[in-house]
Amino acid sequence: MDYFDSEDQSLPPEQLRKLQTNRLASLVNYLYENVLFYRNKLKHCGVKPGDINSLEQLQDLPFTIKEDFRDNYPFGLFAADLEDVVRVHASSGTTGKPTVVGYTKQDIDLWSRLAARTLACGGGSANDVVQVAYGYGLFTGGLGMHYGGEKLGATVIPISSGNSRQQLQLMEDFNTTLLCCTPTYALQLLETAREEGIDFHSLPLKTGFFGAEPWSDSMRQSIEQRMNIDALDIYGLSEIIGPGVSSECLEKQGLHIFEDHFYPEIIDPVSGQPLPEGEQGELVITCMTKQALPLLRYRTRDITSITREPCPCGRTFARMERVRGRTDDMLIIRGVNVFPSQIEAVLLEIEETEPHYQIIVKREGTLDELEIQVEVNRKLFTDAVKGLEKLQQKINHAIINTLNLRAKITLVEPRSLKRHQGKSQRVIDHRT
Ligand code: DLL
Repeated sequence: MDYFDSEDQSLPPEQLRKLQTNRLASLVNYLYENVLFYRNKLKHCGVKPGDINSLEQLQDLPFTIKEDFRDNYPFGLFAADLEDVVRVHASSGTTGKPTVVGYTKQDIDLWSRLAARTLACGGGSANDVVQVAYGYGLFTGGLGMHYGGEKLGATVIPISSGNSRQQLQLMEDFNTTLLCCTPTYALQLLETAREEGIDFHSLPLKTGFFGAEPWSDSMRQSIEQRMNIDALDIYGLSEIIGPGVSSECLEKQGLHIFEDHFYPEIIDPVSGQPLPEGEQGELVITCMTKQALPLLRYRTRDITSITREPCPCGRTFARMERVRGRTDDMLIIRGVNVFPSQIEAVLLEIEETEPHYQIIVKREGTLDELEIQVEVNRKLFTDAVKGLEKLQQKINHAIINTLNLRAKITLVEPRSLKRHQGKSQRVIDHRT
């Protein structure tokens, strides 16, 4: 099949491995020569330029972690001179300084290609109109998908996030076919459309490219049905490049990792040891071809698994399953491990609720308390109290059955929980 960059994405496995091995070897030489931080680390592991000739040797190389960015703030990990860096982005850390990333002209070109691949994974081409409703600015979502759209030759609407009424109006007037935003923002657009009496079934929108935060397959089904589109999961992180690290194709059977540039591994997050194919663990990425900020074995903290089973779409790249959460957003409640996305999946199965919820965790005495606030759909809210009580019990049972955890379920009015235009904040943990 012929689509943007199709040749690179359908390399036979042996050729891909050879390319990766060569790129890994060059990367190690490049890092040794250009980044003091890595030279010290490599020396410590006894690795010199020229030592790498197989992918298996990767396991002996050191990891890079988020704290390394903080310790080398702002530009200490850059491998290129600032003179050659044409752009920086940053993501806010949970504590203190933001994580700063840089791009040379060549890096921007690579990023644009990878974001264009992402759009092409959903059938995008030069004939499309792309509405980029990710935030523009230091966040990589907006500009990343923007350059991808242009690289593809499509028509880009750089509207950024927010202003939902205008989003819908332009969607109608400019015949938007591809929509890029967070899944939470897609929900908000649906809500505004309902208020404005706009029916997505009458719009030419075909595909949504939703990412930057965890979401569930049930949420996908709900959005697809109500927007009358294919909703694809797209993944990336600033440290690696931004959006354009991996993307679902229309088969929707996991996200193809663009592994000619980003070599993936799955490790046990506790021991750091590599895990076999198919097992769930922390995703580690080696960024082999960037100039300004190539990274060795970056620990993403995102939990997923990888398969190399062939995909009917013909892309030969490995696929990762939907990220269910991060090692650092897994909640431990009364000893039970819970990802917020698991709670979401339960709630979305219950048709009387809206896909807007908030998870609150507190400690009462020595015991953890989990409260789930969820919006009830309009019709039920006007019904008798008895109906609400029954619904509360139904949700409680579903949570106990799936997560083996008792929660306090609070039903709230439609539209009463806070809305987010970018990444949502589903969890408030008062214990930390
Ligand atoms: O969120 C880049 C991006 C923009 C990806 C637009 C997709 C679309 P950061 O702000 O650095 O970069 O946040 C990266 O967000 O480590 C994951 O924890 C989470 N994340 C990103 N995409 C997904 C996804 C951008 N599809 C962090 N599913 C990552 C789950 C995701 N989590």
